[in-house]
Amino acid sequence: MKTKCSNKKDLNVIVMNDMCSYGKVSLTVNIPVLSAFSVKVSPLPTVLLSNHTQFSSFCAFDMTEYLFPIVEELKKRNAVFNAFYIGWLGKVSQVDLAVSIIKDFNIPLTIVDPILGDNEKLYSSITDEQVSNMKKLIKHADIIVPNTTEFSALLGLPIDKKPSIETIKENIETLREYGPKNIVVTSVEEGDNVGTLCYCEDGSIFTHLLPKLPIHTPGTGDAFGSSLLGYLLTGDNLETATKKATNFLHEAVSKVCESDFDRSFGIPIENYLHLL
Ligand code: PXL
Repeated sequence: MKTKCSNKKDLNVIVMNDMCSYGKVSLTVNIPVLSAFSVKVSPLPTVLLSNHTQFSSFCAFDMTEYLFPIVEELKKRNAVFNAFYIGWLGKVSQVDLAVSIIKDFNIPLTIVDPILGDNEKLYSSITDEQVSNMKKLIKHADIIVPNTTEFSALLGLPIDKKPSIETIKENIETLREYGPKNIVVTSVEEGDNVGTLCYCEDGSIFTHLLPKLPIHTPGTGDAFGSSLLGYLLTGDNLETATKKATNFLHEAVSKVCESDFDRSFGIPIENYLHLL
């Protein structure tokens, strides 16, 4: 896995993710976090939404037909990308588009956040087709960053019960056989602690756990994946980057706990970029 880049000023990441007008998730989190690492972001919005899907209603518009000509233009620009970050996908042909982007732009590092659900539930709009699209896509990933709900959904395990560290360790090799080289599972819990479990491509596993926090707020997975990528691109190895991204999220979420910010909106990430 080639991650380190010598010229920090020239870091470019292409990001396929949805764009919500209201509520802090996906692209509106990816862009500020990666920008804080001086990484330029080329966004490819997969779906435009009024707001994230944890509000009581939303409208959503699939962007698939526009993405194909946009990518053709990027080829004419001879765009060079150090990494590819993929999150929420729309129609199934977006998987084919993502796979062709990896090949056509010769991208050395692909990270997939298989956004499907959280807190032991799939998001309200997620269909079985989207779960199988993600299974197809992760085959091409260098790193995937599922939370425990997404880990279970990808493996067909019951999602209404959080898997223990033991269960994750028992099943992680099966997920590895789907194709992703490295797997960083977030929202892993053990006793009063929460954090990440990382399966590295050499077969080693480590966990990084910190005291549990009493709230859940949307957008934390997006902030974790983006900061992990930022640390990797600016020189950290996977172990250090995972620990730093876990610490960053833990600190940011503890600050959300202390504030009277509306948690259903999503993580007010701009307030915490100085913690990176
Ligand atoms: O943060 C994950 C996410 C991304 N995109 C949309 C969402 C959510 C979580 O609710 O609804 C549209």
